[in-house]
Amino acid sequence: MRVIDSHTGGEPTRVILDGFPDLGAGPLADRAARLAGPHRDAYRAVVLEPRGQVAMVGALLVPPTDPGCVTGVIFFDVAAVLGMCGHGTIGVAVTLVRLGRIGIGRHRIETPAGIVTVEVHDPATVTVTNIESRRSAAGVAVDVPGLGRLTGDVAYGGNWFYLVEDSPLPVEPANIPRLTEAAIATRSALAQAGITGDDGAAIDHVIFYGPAGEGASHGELTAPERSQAGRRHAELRQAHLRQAGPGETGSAEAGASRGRAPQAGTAHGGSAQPGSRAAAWAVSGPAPSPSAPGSAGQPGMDQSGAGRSGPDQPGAGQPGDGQSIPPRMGLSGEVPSSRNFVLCPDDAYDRSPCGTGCSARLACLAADGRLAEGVEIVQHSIIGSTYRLSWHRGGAGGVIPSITGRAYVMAEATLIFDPADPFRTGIAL
Ligand code: PYC
Repeated sequence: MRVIDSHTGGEPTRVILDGFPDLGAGPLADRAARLAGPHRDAYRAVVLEPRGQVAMVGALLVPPTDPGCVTGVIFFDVAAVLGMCGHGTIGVAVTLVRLGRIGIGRHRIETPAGIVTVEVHDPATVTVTNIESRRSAAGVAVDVPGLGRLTGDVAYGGNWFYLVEDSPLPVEPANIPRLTEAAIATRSALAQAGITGDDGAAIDHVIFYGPAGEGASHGELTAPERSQAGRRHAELRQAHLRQAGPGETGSAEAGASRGRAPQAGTAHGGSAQPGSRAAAWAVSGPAPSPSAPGSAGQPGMDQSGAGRSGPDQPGAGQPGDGQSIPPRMGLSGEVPSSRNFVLCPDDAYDRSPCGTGCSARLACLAADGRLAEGVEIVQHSIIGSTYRLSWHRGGAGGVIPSITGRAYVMAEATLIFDPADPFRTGIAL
């Protein structure tokens, strides 16, 4: 099996060029189901140790059904076949550039979740325009043994995510083992409580957010930018807590009314509940429109789509002034730059900021009226790599995310599966 390994912001991708069993024809979702079934051992052998490594995502290139696509691709980790993968798509794009199959410019790639576009800016830098992403439920409370009650949003960005704005632990590299345990416990508690994505889809990714303060990034931000982002996050966090009231400051009853049914205000039809985070941020205007995330007139949005005022500009609301949410809260957008910790289905944490997780996050920010259409923000990963993110309105009430990141090719190899090797299918304990 011929493969090319790359990493995107530290997260590895192994692209399989040839040598994998044929999955047949038909829609990519059907081929992905065949990969998950009869070919499970074969795909796991590619990413499991000793051939693979922890956190590795495989990307099997397959013929697309749409002739306008440069390739089809099915992503997987050791635990699951994925609907989409943002860092993996960036890895696939730089791999195709290295192979001379694509050049600078825009190209379409087919995935089981739909067709995505990659814009190759240079041999390492790629913008992915993802499939339409959406929040399905806001302010969903879940009791997690050892952690207490957490509240988060359920959203889809090509995979299903539970996104917790107020991380139960500081989102810092030193806490990675504890964050991993906490996220696994959260994912189990969600499953036990019957909290799912649409149509009962399992939520197999969990994200905790914290400030991207001093020392958070080894990416594109300068030290002064990082300190500014950290200070801003702290200020805004305080403002958020003041405005939220007891419903958001640790009261066990606060989440109870929203309960375990993920229905309490959705990107499509629900409205913010009093005391919910959406309500807390949306102090100066109506709840986000179900059909128009980030539509003009929402808090944090200007009326025209241009000329937003911000804290630097006259007349802008200030954090905690009780009047309005400052339209430009962050370094480069309307929310502070944050650092995330993302748990993947294989129980490994994403070294990158997670493209599909960022897409889910954009859907939540848009639905809450916290980030205007087209405005760019920076998302830091737990190891300090960064993506630049923005969104545009989708056709079905969600958002079309753009994710810009960098990937680097690390190896070109031929994988050998020796029948005499007792661990040829990998170490799976
Ligand atoms: O970047 O979307 C992503 C991703 C999903 C799982 C690991 N990375």
